[in-house]
Amino acid sequence: MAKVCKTKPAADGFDMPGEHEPHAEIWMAWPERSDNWRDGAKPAQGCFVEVARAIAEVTPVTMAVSAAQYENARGRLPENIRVVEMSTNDSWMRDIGPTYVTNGQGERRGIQWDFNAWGGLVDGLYFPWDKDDQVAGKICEILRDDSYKAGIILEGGAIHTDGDGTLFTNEECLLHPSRNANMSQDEIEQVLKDNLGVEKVLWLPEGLFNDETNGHIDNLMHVVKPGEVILSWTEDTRDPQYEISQRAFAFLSNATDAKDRTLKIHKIHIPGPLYLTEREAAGIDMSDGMEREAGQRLAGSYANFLITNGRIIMPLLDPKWDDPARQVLQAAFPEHEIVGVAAREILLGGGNIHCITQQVPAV
Ligand code: KQY
Repeated sequence: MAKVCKTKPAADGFDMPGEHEPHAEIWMAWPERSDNWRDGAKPAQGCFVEVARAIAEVTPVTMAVSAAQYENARGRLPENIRVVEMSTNDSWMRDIGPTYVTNGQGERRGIQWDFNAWGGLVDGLYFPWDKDDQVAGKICEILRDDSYKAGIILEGGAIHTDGDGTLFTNEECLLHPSRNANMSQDEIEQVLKDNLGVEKVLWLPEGLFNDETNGHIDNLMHVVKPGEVILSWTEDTRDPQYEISQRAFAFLSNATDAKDRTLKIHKIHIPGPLYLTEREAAGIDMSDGMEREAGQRLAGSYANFLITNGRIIMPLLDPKWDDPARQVLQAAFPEHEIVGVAAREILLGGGNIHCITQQVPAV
């Protein structure tokens, strides 16, 4: 029986492994809401199938699907992908799935964060979000894994760890008044340490330009391994992203991690800039939370990739910048196979491949 522990992970000897460490499986959730995904989510569904297929060649994949979409998803997905019926409000598994911690003795446990659709009633993207909020607990039940309730509003895309004591996050997101307005930065940091078993939290100032999650760290940067990161970059001084990347670079260049290492930083140029087209905007239902207007700048980033069991699943977003991005990734991950998936349809929903996947570590 899976139980919800009343203790804290770090005190129990658990911490969060890095994404570069081995995975037992990856979870995803099937897209269908028509105020986020254009044309009834059909193009996005095709894209999710390709991401799942690329992952499933190296790591087992489970897709959570609503009852209404079960038959469609089962029919479109390859047989080696497990499809389970589960209610969600949308399909950002990184943010609604459990964040796993392990104890080095063959045990893993899930952390259930509180989820409020990236800002609740202040600036959240949809209401209600109750089904998304239940997903982490349901996955732990299905996998018969014990879990913890951290008691803080946080999404998985707002944190990156190196698995060696360091956590990367940013002030724009975690200190945003729409998350945990009653908590100080020190209190939030303590919750991160207690739950993720990290010793040092590196607080970058902000996330990628115009990111509707209040600047998730997983859209700005990624961790290669302890002591090495990938950072979204542009040389275009007229782009608002320029100053953001400069500040992040200055911060990371002057930082030391939990083991007192300075960081090697791989710069990866952003695609575009990319904008929502008239045709794309016309295919998205209007709603209160999400702004989807033609001409809007999209938060495109090559840092939003998944590392899984020797493979990098990277988004393909722009013929001009896809190859340079692939080269940066291959140089940073010389032993990994880099697999690109056309991912504009995921970007139209506000995130990318890292945001739609959540790993369960191997123990
Ligand atoms: O960046 C992520 N981890 C999720 C993006 C959510 C966008 C919702 N429309």
